[in-house]
Amino acid sequence: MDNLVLYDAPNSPCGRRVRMCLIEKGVPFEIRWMSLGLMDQKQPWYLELNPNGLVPTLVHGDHALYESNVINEYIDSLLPEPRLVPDDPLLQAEMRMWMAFELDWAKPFRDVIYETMGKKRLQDTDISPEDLATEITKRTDNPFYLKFAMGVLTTPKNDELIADRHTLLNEKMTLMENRLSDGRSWLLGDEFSLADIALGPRTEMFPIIEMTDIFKRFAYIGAFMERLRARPSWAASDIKPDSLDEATKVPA
Ligand SMILES: N[C@@H](CCC(=O)N[C@@H](CS)C(=O)NCC(=O)O)C(=O)O
Repeated sequence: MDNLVLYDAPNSPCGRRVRMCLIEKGVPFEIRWMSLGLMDQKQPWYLELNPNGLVPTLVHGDHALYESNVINEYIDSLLPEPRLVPDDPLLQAEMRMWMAFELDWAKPFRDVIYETMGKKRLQDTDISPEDLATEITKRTDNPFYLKFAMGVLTTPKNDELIADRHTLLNEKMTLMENRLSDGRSWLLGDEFSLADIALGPRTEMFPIIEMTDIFKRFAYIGAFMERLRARPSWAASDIKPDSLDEATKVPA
């Protein structure tokens, strides 16, 4: 597998899933960074690659693939070693159910990440609403994205929304904790799989959305994350660009 270009963004748990998978498989790739705050991901040329207008997208030769877990299954089917997808059909189904679980908790998570990290980051840049509008209209003429970004820049943090979403996320974390509480090492049992790569990167970000005590309150999830952080692919996938303008080459 060569000629791999990953469109990604700093701090994206979705991008990190693909970074982790490629690193587990020992494949080199290039990362092209997108500014999500400035709506790089809504540019018409990028929507041709990924109609959802989100990162990550993996371009492999002439093909553009999107949805991190779909991308990871594609990588795994081309490079089956080391194994990240179980052979047993029931375990495969369980793996995909964890991926569906991830898609579900991503909704309240997205709301709250924009209220916390998203607002803080954009507001800390001191960009004016006029300059933000200029930058976004260079990228997209869809008024919805401009309106959305203006809301992120100009409105205060909505604590009520954050508290509501925390209740939903707590419910989900409880279900994950219960599943891990039989002492299994990984979500599917003893073998590390794409299910762990699907859930781990977002779980790591819960303290950023102000659920700071999460790894103490959910001790099995805390221990699961310790195991994940101990894998070489964890540290190696924690990639931050010096500048969004320059691609990052990740060696095998
Ligand atoms: N289910 C998608 C989710 C992708 C996603 O939500 N990406 C976020 C970053 S983690 C994004 O691009 N956000 C920008 C936006 O919401 O416009 C996947 O796993 O690839």
